[in-house]
Amino acid sequence: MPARGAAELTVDGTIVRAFDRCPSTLPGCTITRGVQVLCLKIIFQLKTQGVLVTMNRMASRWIFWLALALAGGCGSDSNTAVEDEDTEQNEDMTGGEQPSESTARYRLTFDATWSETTHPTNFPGPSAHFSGLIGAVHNEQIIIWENGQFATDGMEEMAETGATGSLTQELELARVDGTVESIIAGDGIDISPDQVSVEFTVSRDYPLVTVVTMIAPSPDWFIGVHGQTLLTADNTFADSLVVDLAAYDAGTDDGTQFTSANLDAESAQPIQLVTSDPLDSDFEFGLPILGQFTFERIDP
Ligand SMILES: [Ca+2]
Ligand SMILES: [Ca+2]
Repeated sequence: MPARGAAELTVDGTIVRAFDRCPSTLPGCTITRGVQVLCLKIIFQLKTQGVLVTMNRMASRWIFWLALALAGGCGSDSNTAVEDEDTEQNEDMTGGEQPSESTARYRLTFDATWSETTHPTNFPGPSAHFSGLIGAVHNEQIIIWENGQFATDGMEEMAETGATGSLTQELELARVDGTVESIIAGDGIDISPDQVSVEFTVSRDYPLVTVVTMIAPSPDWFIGVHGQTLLTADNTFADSLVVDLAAYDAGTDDGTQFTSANLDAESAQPIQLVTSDPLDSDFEFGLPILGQFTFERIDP
């Protein structure tokens, strides 16, 4: 079933989802499922026609308002589909029981293992590093990045330069929207291999974590997690969790090697695991991994 408030549409057998693209809440307005689906259809059409290449918050807002206008504004037949969905989802997630803890504090340790031993082909030498960790604690209504989706402007900047200003702005807007609870910002790795840690708190309403860092130098390659839940199947907060980190290509620069000169992608591609010519790098579907994220619960 779709996540809470998410709009979802099946096109040629493929499920298209847009949690953050088509808002499900607006103060003083009931957004019907019809508006969400219409918004999704417009985005899908614009993307498949090649009219919309890079989806950013500004574009998504315009499309949302267009969908809302086309549907005749805020719903007066309020509290229909979306609210029903909320109720179902809550029941699904809790199994009828609320866990005792409402928050949990975690330490995320990034263990960077990238070295000439793990990735010998065109290894960039002592300049191999990772940019500052950046991400957020959030709910199911936002996808900050995902395999197969187009990178936001903030993700593009992070993946190409390691700078986190634009992505932080996007996350800050999402925080105002209520889909992000807090922003996670940590140090990077000056020389790989090495380790770095950052701490944050998740809650029952915001149990998901997205964190990324640029593989540097690289054209537009990054590693990270997205929408990683820290709730276990029995709906308690996990004690610890280890995630292998494969290389992703943000689809926004066409360089093929770690030290390729900037080559802005003429038409952006969706985010995908890095697979390259064996002469360019060792990556095949993002492997070998470049390290691991270990999430450890640190409150009692
Ligand atoms: Ca690329
Ligand atoms: Ca670019």
